[in-house]
Amino acid sequence: MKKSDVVNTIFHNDIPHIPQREKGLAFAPTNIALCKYWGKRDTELHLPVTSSLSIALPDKGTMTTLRLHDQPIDHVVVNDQALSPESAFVKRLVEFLDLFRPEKKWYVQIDIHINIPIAAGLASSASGFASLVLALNNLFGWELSHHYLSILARLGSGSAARSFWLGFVEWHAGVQPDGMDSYAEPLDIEWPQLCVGLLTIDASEKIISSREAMQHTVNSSVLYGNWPKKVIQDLAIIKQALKVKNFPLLGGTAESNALTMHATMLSSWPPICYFLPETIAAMHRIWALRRDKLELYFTEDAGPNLKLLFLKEDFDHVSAQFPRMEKVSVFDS
Ligand code: 2P0
Repeated sequence: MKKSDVVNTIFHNDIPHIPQREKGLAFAPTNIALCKYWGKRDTELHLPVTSSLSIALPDKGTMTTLRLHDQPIDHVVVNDQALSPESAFVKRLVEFLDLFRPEKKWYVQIDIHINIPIAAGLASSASGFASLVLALNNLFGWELSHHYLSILARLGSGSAARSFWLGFVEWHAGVQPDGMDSYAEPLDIEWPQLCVGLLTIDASEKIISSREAMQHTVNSSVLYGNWPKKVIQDLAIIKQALKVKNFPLLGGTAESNALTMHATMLSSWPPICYFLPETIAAMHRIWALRRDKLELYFTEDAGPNLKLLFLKEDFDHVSAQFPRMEKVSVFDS
């Protein structure tokens, strides 16, 4: 099954190509997984081995503006800087756009504004592909529901499936070969006291992409066989913790899930280690503070930066310990 087959299924072999407005414009938030997606059952369609669960960061993400133009090439501008058509990023975008224009009937000027570091483990591709799909939906008047947009964005980047909603979002792994049952949906739960803090240790672009790291782990980690079992357990516990608002249970399970994901990477060969010395130092400080009864937990994605999890009442205490931490809004934007 190819990506184009999925697109044709959704559009019934008739992909709209006439713009309905002068420009397509959309913002999508980034999302941080509390129960991680790490490993694909289908690398073409980005179908995951397991389900995953995330929280959106409403003020962090990507704004994409699309305008059709006459030149037979797409122009991509990121944060006011024009990118070379030869760059890997532009090629990835063009390949994705080609799914929706099999006859190459249109080309676009793409203006991307992103307010998080790119490719530093802060889910920039998640908000990027979700906002691109929303902007296409807007420009061509697709009028697709978020359910189908989630499936389409997944074809660009797996975690983008989760970037269409605020709050907590679950991405169902699904079992079908065509992935029509692998989409995300929001959970009907709010938790205004929950806080996320970004502890940026190094914002530079990672050496190994999450896509490459994920596949390398699946192929070579001796621990990977245990990962799906761990996710099934953690996902159930996290959903229960959200339901009853048990913060230590949520924080502890999310932290353990992230560390187990990193353990699978460390046990692959050659090993992948996203930790920097400062990442590990920060973990030890968090564990010491927990021993002193501060309810503070972390999660970490494919990069050296930590996302701290704590309750609003502990904000002053946490920020005194981590003055460089940026508190990001979760439910109170
Ligand atoms: C996640 N990550 O659940 C996990 C945790 C990183 C660590 O999803 O190959 O950019 O495009 O599907 O979505 C990052 O991987 O990978 C990711 P592709 P993606 O957020």
